[in-house]
Amino acid sequence: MDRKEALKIVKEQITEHRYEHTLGVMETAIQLAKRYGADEKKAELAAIFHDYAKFRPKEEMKSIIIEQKLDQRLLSFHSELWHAPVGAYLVQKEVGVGDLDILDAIRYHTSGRIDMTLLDKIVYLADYIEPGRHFPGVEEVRELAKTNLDMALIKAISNTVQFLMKKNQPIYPDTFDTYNDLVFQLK
Ligand code: DGI
Ligand code: FE
Ligand code: FE
Ligand code: FE
Repeated sequence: MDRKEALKIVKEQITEHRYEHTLGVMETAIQLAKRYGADEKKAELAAIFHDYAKFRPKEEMKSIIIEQKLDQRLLSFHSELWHAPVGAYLVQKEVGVGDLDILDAIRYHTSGRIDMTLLDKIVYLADYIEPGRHFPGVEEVRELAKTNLDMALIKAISNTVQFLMKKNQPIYPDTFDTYNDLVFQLK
């Protein structure tokens, strides 16, 4: 599938604002893929589709999590987490993307996972640092991403966890597992 076709498909699923974000993630993911030697085409497609399910009704996402036997713990955590695994499922089913590397990068773009692939890391970070993002700490992560993908990820997850904890929000265990996994592997 080429970029033009993919963008046309996703544009119908999301708001104008989210589409602008998606273009930013796409450009950033391609840059990171070039810098770190990942498959640029996979990075491009994963980025284009990463928020495909963002505006699906909660009830639909909930049914998919139950019926497709996705991680049932998701249901106890914030529904913001759901669009990533549900998105991977729908991008496969509705768009016909079969590449498992791309589907995993979509699936894990919000929580991360243990043993993230290079592509997972690129999509996660591109989502966090694309030019349209302006939250506190993002500039530091942008700088880290130029030289050390893992340090950038640790900082991004750390910022997210601290942000959620300040609001007394629960933290999905995979988010902590990802953080610990990256810290354990620091050399
Ligand atoms: O979809 P985007 O807004 O582009 O970004 P995203 O898919 O990274 O989603 C970010 C949202 O998910 C943000 O509101 C914080 C939330 N989030 C990320 N990790 C966790 C989380 N929420 C909870 N409750 N627990 C987490 O571990
Ligand atoms: Fe997302
Ligand atoms: Fe994210
Ligand atoms: Fe996003």
